[in-house]
Amino acid sequence: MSADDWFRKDRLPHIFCAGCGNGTIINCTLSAVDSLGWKIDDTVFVSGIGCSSRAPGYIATDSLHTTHGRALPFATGVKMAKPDFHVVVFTGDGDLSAIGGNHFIHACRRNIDITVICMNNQIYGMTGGQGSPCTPTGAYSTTTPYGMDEMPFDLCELATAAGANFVARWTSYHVKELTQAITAGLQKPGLSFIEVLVQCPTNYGRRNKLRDVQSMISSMRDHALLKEKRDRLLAEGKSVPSDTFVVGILTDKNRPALGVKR
Ligand SMILES: Cc1ncc(C[n+]2csc(CCOP(=O)(O)OP(=O)(O)O)c2C)c(N)n1
Ligand code: SF4
Repeated sequence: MSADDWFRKDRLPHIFCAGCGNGTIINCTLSAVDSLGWKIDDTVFVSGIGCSSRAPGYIATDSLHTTHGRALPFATGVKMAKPDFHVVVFTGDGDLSAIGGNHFIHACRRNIDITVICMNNQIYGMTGGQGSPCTPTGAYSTTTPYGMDEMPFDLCELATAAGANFVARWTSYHVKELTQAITAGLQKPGLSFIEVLVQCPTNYGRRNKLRDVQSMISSMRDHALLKEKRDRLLAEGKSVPSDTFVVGILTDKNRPALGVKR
């Protein structure tokens, strides 16, 4: 088996725009599941609605493409009914933290034994670029034509506070690190949450002075601050640059988990 064998090739061509980051995340995830020797027949991918949520449709396992925001309740049901199965959720920042926000905190609180991969493009991509709870302050979207004046969620802090066992953040630039983090998350009992910042050139980039894909990816690379470096700055009493976001494995604990096969 190789990661390629997990693709449902008869569903190509895919719907993603040229330069969209979602394909990179699917690729990293399939490399991770394949490296663990998981089988197509006992792995299930679940998603809600959005560009990111189209991902399971291109994967050869059984999958559930559910309603907007509701991937986590469906995934919880699958895991409780079939604890032998590996359950992986693909979701977007809108799907997970706006309409699905309540499900997100309760899935983390229950620490249900699933892996949740959020492709955070900081906008509602599929519906044409409305602001989401993860749109950065000041950013332009169709619903914030003068710039977002709210604070965005920090999804990783939220997952950690609500009780998830494993939390990591990377970007579509960090392919190797992301694949390693997904591999670690897939093996961890309890809820593993992996946030991936991805480029949406069509609906985020072109409104926010990041017109081409390369500038979006360079921007993510340049503003990512390794957790270890952030911790060092804090230990030395120095301030953390305000235009950075932290990447790395942010939480790794062993709270009792729900749905783990005994
Ligand atoms: C109940 C319901 N409300 C609203 C919508 C419209 N809708 C479809 S996708 C979407 C947002 C998608 O944004 P996100 O989850 O961030 O995914 P992306 O498309 O950016 O990957 C919305 C609001 C819907 N399909 N169902
Ligand atoms: S609108 Fe954005 S997120 Fe959706 S497919 Fe196009 S680039 Fe990707």
